[in-house]
Amino acid sequence: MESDLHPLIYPWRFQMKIRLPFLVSVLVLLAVSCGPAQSQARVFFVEPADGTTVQSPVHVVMGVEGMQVKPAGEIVEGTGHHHLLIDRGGYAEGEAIPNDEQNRHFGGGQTETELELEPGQHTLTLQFANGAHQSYGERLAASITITVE
Ligand SMILES: [Cu+2]
Repeated sequence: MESDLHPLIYPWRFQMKIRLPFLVSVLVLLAVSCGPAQSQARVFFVEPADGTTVQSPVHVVMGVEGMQVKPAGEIVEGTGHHHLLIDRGGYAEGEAIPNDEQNRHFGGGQTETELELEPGQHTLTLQFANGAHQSYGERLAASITITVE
């Protein structure tokens, strides 16, 4: 009797042997891609809120997730510092951010500042960059528009 059943059971077992490692690798890939990978890191304005009307000096709070804030100096993967760009967009990945009135560096690792702005509408862009002030590009940039009274 046993030998009669065997051909029926065998194909099923054989399939499971192939499928199991495949399923395991799919699950491992899913777990890795859902982890706190750098590709999911982001920057954002905690304050002020997009579209709001504020008074100068503007209290700005800079947020980042999935990356660590570290003072400028050496380039360390997964770390960097904030830059506040006034009335201009972000920098392409790898581009060095100039240091002037329009491009403020927070190389000390600061996450807050008081910003003097002329009355009117302004675009503020938060740009994260590495220890050598080289931009992390669009994936680590965020812009808001505010009106200063
Ligand atoms: Cu910088």
